[in-house]
Amino acid sequence: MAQHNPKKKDTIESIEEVRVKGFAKQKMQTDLKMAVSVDEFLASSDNISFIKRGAYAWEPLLNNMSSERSTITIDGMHVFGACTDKMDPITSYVESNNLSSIDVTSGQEGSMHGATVAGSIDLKRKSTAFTADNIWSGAYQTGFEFNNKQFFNLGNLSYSSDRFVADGSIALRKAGNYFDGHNDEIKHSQYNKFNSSLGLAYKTGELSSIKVDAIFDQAKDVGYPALPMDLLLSRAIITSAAYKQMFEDGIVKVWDTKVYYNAIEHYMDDTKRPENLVHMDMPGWSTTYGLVTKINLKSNMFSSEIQLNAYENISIAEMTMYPQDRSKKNMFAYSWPWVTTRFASVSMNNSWEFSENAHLNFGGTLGWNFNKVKYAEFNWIFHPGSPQEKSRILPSLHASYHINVSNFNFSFGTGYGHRAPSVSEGYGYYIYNSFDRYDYIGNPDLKNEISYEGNASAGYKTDRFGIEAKVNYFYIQNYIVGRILSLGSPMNYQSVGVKGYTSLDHSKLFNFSMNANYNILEHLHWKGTLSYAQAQDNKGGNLPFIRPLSYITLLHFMHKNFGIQASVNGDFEHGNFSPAYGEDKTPAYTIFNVSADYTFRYKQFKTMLQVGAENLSDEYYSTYADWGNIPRMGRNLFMALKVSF
Ligand SMILES: [Cu+2]
Repeated sequence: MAQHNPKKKDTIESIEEVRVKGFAKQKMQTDLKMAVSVDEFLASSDNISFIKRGAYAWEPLLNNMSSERSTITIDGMHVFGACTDKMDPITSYVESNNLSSIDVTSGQEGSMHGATVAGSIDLKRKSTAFTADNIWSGAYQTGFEFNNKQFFNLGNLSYSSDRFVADGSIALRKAGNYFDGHNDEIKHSQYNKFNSSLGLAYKTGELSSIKVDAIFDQAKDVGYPALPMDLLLSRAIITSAAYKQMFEDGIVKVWDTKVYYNAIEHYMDDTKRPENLVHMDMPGWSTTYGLVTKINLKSNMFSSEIQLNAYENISIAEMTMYPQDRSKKNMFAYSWPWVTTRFASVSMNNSWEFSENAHLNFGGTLGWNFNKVKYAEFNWIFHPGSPQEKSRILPSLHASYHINVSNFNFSFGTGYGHRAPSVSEGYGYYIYNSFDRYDYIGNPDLKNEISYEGNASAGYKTDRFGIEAKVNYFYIQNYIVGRILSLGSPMNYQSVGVKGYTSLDHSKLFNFSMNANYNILEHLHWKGTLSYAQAQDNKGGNLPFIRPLSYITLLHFMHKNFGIQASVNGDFEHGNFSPAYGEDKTPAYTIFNVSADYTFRYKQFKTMLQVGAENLSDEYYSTYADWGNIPRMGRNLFMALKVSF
């Protein structure tokens, strides 16, 4: 186990594994913790940061761009949240025990699943392979986190045979309010989540199979301390049926087709906030049907993936305002006035291996995006006469060149792509943003956002030591932001005004990250990451939610069945903040974490026990991306047990 076998480069071992590009972590755990939430796992990826509105359902930012700018999918399926206030990013509808990995692809290379600017995040479902013998396997994880009294129970069970496979999982998490570094309780930060999934696959022939999959997720009584309301109930059902055909001869290797359906309902609750003088009901619904079909081709030095995507989504959000004076009439509006989005695209990704040491990736997408709004009268209040239907063509192109020279590796890439405005950006009506305290109005006539991108990386690797630096740069035309409107008065009594989504002429984003690892001794390993980003609008003003210089460094020591990990992470001062978007300066902070684990085997059971502490010094802090400067969790002791067979 401790030996370091030199990695073979890009050998394609089975046709199941034909991959043109992508980055996947093999296990759903981080270096420090073995039992993590999906958010904690994603946070260990270099180019992902989060906007946090509390302890639950963090909004993932890829390349420091908000979630409208990336495509987030579950096994290539498009799922759209039903909350106008972004309480429910797609990552909140899965659990770590029904995922096998998360593919994060930066920039236009991620356009395979649909139009994007920042890239794509694809949550890969766990899917057991067919086996010659009948095999049962599974795992049970339980644990407790002391700071917020989080108790979790996750179980998954799989059965495989030569014809039939079943994967099932069930997960429960319940947490109370957390406490910050001053030991003050953060009210409304509790959560309660139930998730279950089932996948059944049947081999219809030597080289073909069908598969049906379903995920059911329910979150209840979730507090969002940074928002003026909480979540009463959010429910998602995510289903799909797929057919896969493999081919032994010829250049076509795999043909995989899937139809899917998912529905989300979301009900907010502001009755537990005494500061709210006016009670509002704000439910939302999002329903999506779709089709993904792809083929993988391979001949000698050339491999290619062609994918067709089609989906239709309908997003509805309502707002009913109940005045304190019950004799007055209720006020009703659609904050998403029944917006239909139809999307279809053809994408292609190719990899051409010139030699052992060099390859070229290139590809593109041609997409069509259509929006139709049923109750256009809400949009006409601010944009009179705006069309009820709108079609957009969304092209995308990318290319990158990768080369290895002895222990060094380099890559250079470029990309170009369009994205359509999101439902809120295009059609939102009085969506209250508690960060800058403005009500936001969508604009159906917004232009496509157009991204021009360049990226590069350089690395050096030996058996004991590795270092890699990555940079990317985005020049984004028609960058969509909210700008103060002089007309219109705020509807929410907490809001200070109305902002309309408009396009800036352009904005510029720059991301940098550096990774290094060193095997100090056979059983002592070090890892470190440094990342930095900068972003400006066309007038040189800072954009919001851009990560300052930040670092993480980790030492890992193992001896026989014991492992000890210690890490330090933090941000430098967030000096390049954006007052125009409601940001203020965030001071630097440093967090210490430590964990220890013990692994043993009993018969066929592998058991792992872990105890640890996050934020050991009980630092009181909030980060640049904490909505409303809500302080983060203070010292948190955790323990977890995992039994697998
Ligand atoms: Cu919500």
